[in-house]
Amino acid sequence: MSATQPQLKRERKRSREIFERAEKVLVGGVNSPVRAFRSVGGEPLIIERGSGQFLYDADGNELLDYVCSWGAMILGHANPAISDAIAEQARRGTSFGVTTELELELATLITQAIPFIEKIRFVSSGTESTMSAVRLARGVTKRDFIVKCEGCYHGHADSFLSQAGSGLATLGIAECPGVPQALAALTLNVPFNDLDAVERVFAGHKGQIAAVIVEPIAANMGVVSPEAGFLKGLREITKKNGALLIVDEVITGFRLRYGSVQKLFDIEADLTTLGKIIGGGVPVAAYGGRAELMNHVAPLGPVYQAGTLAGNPLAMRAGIAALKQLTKPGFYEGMTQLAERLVQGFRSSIAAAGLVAQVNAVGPLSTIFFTPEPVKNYADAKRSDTKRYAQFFREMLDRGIFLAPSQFEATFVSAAHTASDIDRTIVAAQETLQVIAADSAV
Ligand code: KE4
Repeated sequence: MSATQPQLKRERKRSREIFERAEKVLVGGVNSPVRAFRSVGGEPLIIERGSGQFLYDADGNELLDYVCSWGAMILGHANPAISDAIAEQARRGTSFGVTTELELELATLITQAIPFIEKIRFVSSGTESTMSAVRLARGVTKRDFIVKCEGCYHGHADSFLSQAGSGLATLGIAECPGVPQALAALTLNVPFNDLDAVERVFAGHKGQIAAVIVEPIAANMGVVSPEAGFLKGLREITKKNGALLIVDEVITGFRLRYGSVQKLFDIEADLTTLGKIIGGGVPVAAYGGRAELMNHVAPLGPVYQAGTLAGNPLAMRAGIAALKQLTKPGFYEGMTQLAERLVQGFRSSIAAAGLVAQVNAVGPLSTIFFTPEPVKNYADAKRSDTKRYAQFFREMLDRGIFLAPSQFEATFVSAAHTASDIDRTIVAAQETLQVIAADSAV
């Protein structure tokens, strides 16, 4: 019996029964497409609870979780301080539709951590944060075009759905029906890491581009690092052309360090979007930047954005409880060391199996691409063998390891993961990659 003999109860009877009922009333049985496991095959999970680094499905299978609710659960599941804060707040009321001091407390934590965010507006999803930031950029500059990178994902607002990553890449939806052509035409796509293409698109749209929006570390085409000078180049080109730079940190905000990842690249965006971690697993996102820009937003200015549950007290308490735990000495170093150990383990397991793959990694984020060539943009990522990734995913899940159910997502190590979890994952990867090598040898 190997150390990681497939541990899932193969029948997973109760999960399947629940999912079959879910398919009757939820579109595809899910509330977000990537959860349907369409690109990796196998049966979607039905999760009953989480604790620390583990998820437990409806059949009682324990899964070592590297999805971490797409990055939100940096502290692991059912973190006691977060759970207690939510429970305590619930007894005081869950939503008032009027400002609470809690919103000021979370805003203060964030603006102290990211001083170039002078003013912030909380919303309830990453999509709302990026959609609002783009509307603000268009309102301030009075320009209509935006530039995004192929394979980056900024949520499901109409302007972001062309050549987008994450679930659209997963399902192979290059252009989304329902987005008016006139609006889609205002989104200009360039390859990630290609400053010449950015220069060309600005030269072709002089005085017409409101903003460039970018993930500072791409995580929705799989993980792809910015090449040296790329982000700084975007900063310079946008400044030179009177456009705003929007850095979408819905994933990277508070993920690699306490605050913004922009500091690592010596840039400061005009507007920054945040989400996931700042809500501690409860719906919170935000956009913010210099006061002279943010003051264009209603009620101070005419750029309208609103939300019934924005700044929700439960969500604020959860976000405050989360962020307060991220300042512990060594918090990020420990997580990153474990992630680096995992990545090294993947790389040596790939070589030992006689396979070829790229393991892209930045801090606690990583992605395995089964391709011989480096992956530096979306076109590279799409050339990888997604069927082989799907087999890797399924074999690892059979061994109780839950990786991203899509080639075009990231694997996350949380602060709840331990060295023995990493070692166990590496053993599972060794077994899995041997299986893949044996299959491909046939
Ligand atoms: P939401 O609207 O899903 O809260 O956030 C949109 C968003 C914006 N910006 C970035 C960089 C993001 O990664 C996301 C959402 N991330 C995906 C997974 N990579 C959410 C998972 C899903 O769609 O189910």
